[in-house]
Amino acid sequence: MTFRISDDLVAESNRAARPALDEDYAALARQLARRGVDIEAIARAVMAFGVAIPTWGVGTGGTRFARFPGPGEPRGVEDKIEDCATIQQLVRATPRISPHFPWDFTSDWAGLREAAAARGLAFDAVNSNTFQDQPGQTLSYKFGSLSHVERAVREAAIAHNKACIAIGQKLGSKALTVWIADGSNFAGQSNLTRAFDRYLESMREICAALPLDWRVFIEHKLYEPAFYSTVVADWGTSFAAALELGPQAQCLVDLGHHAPGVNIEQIVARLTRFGKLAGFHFNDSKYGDDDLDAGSIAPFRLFLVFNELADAALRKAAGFAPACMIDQSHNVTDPIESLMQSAIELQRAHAQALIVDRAALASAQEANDALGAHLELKRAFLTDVSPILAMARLRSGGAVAPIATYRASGYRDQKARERPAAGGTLAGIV
Ligand code: AFD
Ligand code: MN
Ligand code: MN
Repeated sequence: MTFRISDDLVAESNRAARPALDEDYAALARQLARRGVDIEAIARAVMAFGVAIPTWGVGTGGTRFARFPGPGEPRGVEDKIEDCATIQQLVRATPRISPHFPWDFTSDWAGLREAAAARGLAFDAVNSNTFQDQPGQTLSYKFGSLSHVERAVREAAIAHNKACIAIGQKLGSKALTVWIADGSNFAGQSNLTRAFDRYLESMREICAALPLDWRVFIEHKLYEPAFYSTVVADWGTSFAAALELGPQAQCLVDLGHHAPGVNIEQIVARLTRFGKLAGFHFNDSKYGDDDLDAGSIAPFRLFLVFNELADAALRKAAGFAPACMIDQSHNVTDPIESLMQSAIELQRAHAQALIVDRAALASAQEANDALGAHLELKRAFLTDVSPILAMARLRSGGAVAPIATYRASGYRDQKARERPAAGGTLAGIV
């Protein structure tokens, strides 16, 4: 039996935190009531909110230069499930995990599904990987995958995506996320039109293999690893592809995959308007695909994204069912701590967006009261909803103070003993 954080420890630390929480929650309830907001409705919405954890997120990430492995890193998908279950045990906002293949390959899919279910976890979107060659792979992805000039390479990449769908069906997933690294490094290296045509042709074949109740999420990214052109570089390309590929294809927004300064919340509004918003890879960034912790650099931007989601939910936008996931690379923190804090920051943005006075906002907008409208948003954003988040965790069986409880449990030290370092020099990825 491997180490688990005991329910007694969680209960004990919750008992200590309870009096202060009750006071803060009551004070916030009175403040919100003055604004016509029922705190209990917000608490219920926070409890219903869930974000998926990527299985690759519980391992230490890396950069182009190095990877500094942390102690007790997961050695395989079973260990990853254990870490994801620990996150869910304490924050109660991460009930699903998103696997990546072939990284999470196993010989017993039914067993994996059961192991996850036994820890209260279900499977979210499956992710294919055609951005690196696997050991012994003869048809290389060095010059692309789904858009490669050679048919045989494209076919290998298509077959891999179909295999991911088949695995996902065994795991209970309902979506395939496709991110390709295809692009070029030199002007003239690639025919920009033909490369996209080949991508569409490949994606058509993958879509034909989708079960009827599945969706395919197209993930665009501006640059990297290709630095001159990227085949699916922006939301326009993603949107065009999703239109061509039909109703099962939608556009996934990774917050780090845009040019600096781009108005991401407006992209969210546009995709929602046309029923093409697949969902999100949440993270934060300052320069590019930095994969920093959600809400750590630009929390107001995160709030503005959730503000669009709250607006869309309220007007019951057609085809609106965004799949929320975290996609981060943890280089200097314990990934479990980062993922717990990130899930909380997402709940925070969700709660803040829900307390926006939508009627007052609409009136200010209709009256061309620019500052008045802005202040409605600011009022919600500047409200400290932490007591709601803590109370939601408590009521869901989680920890009032997840990081403090996690640190007190000694989980990481226990895992360092149970999971001896694998050694070697794995390249930094994702
Ligand atoms: C890469 C991409 C993208 C993707 C992830 C997993 O930048 O964010 O979601 O790999 O496939 O980091
Ligand atoms: Mn991503
Ligand atoms: Mn990324």
